[in-house]
Amino acid sequence: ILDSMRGRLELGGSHLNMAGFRAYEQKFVNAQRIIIVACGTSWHAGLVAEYLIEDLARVPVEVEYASEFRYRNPVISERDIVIAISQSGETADTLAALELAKSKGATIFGICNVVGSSIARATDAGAYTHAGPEIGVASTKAFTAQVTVLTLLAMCIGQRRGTLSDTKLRELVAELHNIPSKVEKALKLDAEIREIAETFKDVPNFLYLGRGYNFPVALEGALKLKEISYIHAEGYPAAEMKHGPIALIDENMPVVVIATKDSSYEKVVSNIQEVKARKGRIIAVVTEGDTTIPAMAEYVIEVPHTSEILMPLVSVVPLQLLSYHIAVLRGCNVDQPRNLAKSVTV
Ligand code: F1P
Repeated sequence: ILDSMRGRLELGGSHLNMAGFRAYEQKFVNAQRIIIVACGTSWHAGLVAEYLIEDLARVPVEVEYASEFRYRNPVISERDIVIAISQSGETADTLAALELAKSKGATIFGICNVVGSSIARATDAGAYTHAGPEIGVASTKAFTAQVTVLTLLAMCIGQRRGTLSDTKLRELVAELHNIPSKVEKALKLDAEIREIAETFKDVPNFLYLGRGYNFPVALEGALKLKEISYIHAEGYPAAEMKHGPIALIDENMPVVVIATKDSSYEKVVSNIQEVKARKGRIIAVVTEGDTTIPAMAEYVIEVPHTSEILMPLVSVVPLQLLSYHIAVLRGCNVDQPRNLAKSVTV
């Protein structure tokens, strides 16, 4: 995965010359809206892209479950760009969603891993993630590769539209080159995360909370746990907790909070206080060197500091490791989880 990320960054290079993007860049610059269609983990990567593209390129983005989009009567115009994201490139709902959008005149950009797959062939243009085959059914490195490509895409569009300054662009490119070593560092958390997994392997429920760029990461953490360990888990934007999920919190509820140092840090601290007041068991993913949240949490997982908008690439790793260890300790087959298929083609 690290090699694949390095490959993506080299491809981006100083000119951010992404494969498949050049011929369509004017369409992206003029797009009135970008609609992202995907399923599962790919949908979560799409949610990160909504934050990225709106932040850096100021184009309105909608992120749609392909399985809903294809069956309703969505408003689509020729000035819309639809980005279809799929690891396998064979997901039937995503293919049907993009075909619907294409029939209404939208331009289709694909982000797939599998070269020559059905979705890749049905698009007007695209970028392959080249993350290599996913060995297991549940997507992991595909998420990282998709978010990397989407980050480059958001940067390209922002640069062309003049919404992203050269200084900020240069800072982001420099930090993107640091991401592989930061992911590598996060992977070294393996042993300590296994200990956390030992403590929680038999609980029936988990709650995952995050804000901003870490909100889709909370969703993805919960999905990974459900998929491979069969523990019920919910991901929520931390600020939504008071609108319902707070009722679930008691001394038996582990709450994973992605609480890295960013613009919503202070608000996340108060969310943690709310969980603590109800005796919830806090597992906090924090930025290295943080002292405030570690004093409040039962378990702390420290990840390296990075730019707020690149954090999902790093913060998702401990959550994937947590799901992996819990699943293994419960005797689950992490590569072939029950009831799941690698390519959902029906
Ligand atoms: C979508 C997806 C995966 C999930 C599982 C079932 O696949 O929901 O995210 O992990 O493999 O399919 P894709 O369209 O990204 O191939």
